[in-house]
Amino acid sequence: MNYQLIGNNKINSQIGIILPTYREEDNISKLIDAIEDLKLDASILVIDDSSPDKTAEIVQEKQKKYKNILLCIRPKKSGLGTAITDGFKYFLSLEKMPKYVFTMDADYSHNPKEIPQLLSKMNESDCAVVIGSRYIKGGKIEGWPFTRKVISRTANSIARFSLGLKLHDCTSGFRCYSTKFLTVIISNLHSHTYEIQIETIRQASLRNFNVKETPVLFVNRKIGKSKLSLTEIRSYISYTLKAVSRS
Ligand SMILES: Nc1nc2c(ncn2[C@@H]2O[C@H](COP(=O)(O)OP(=O)(O)OP(=O)(O)O)[C@@H](O)[C@H]2O)c(=O)[nH]1
Ligand SMILES: [Mg+2]
Repeated sequence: MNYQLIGNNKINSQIGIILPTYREEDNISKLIDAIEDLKLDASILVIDDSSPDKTAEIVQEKQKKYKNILLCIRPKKSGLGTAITDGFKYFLSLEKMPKYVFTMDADYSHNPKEIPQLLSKMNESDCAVVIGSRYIKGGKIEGWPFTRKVISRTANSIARFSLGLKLHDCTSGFRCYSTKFLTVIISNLHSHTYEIQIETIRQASLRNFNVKETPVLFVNRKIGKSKLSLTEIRSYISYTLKAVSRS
């Protein structure tokens, strides 16, 4: 892997939290503070793709205050999928791996206050993945325009029906993974972009691992731009179609 690590590399905690960032200078500080306020036994790994703004500098400022933050800088924008997979690989490479690994968007669409709820679901049902779901009772989306809702619903339907996934929200990026499960699937993850969300649960389904959902409130980013582009939508559809033809 071609990246630079800055900060505390002696991570030793029960929970690892991966925050992928690209141009999140307006969100990352507030998000880190909110996670730290929870006082969890957690380490934060920010995976930044050399954002052409102050994202990395802000994270380095936070490292002066909090000792549990590691910043990984990759040379160029390389996609959400590889960012998450690099994050998994990092936590799996530790001598003392965390028991759980979380993924969250860094645009504050996912509220850190809901982390404990995902954790309790994980503990109560002993499963491989818990998804913070917008599409089950109690879950909600705030602030998305109609077209964005249609894109998300369509992406979910494609995954559910074509791959036979019996979940309501296959594309949510707010998740808790058991490290045991990640160890089993890591060499099968090849996604570049948003299809990582499908690839991980497809791997769970192929190997009969349990995936559960718990409701979350998703709030559309208030600041900064979405990175979801046509190229990424195409990549998602192409992954799903290829996966169908293999099944
Ligand atoms: N490191 C890295 N992070 C990325 C990349 N693409 C997106 N991200 C981050 O992944 C998270 C999700 O991206 P968003 O742009 O919010 O995409 P989204 O949530 O699907 O779309 P919106 O609902 O429009 O916000 C954010 O924290 C982004 O900064 C990438 O190529 N590299
Ligand atoms: Mg977002």
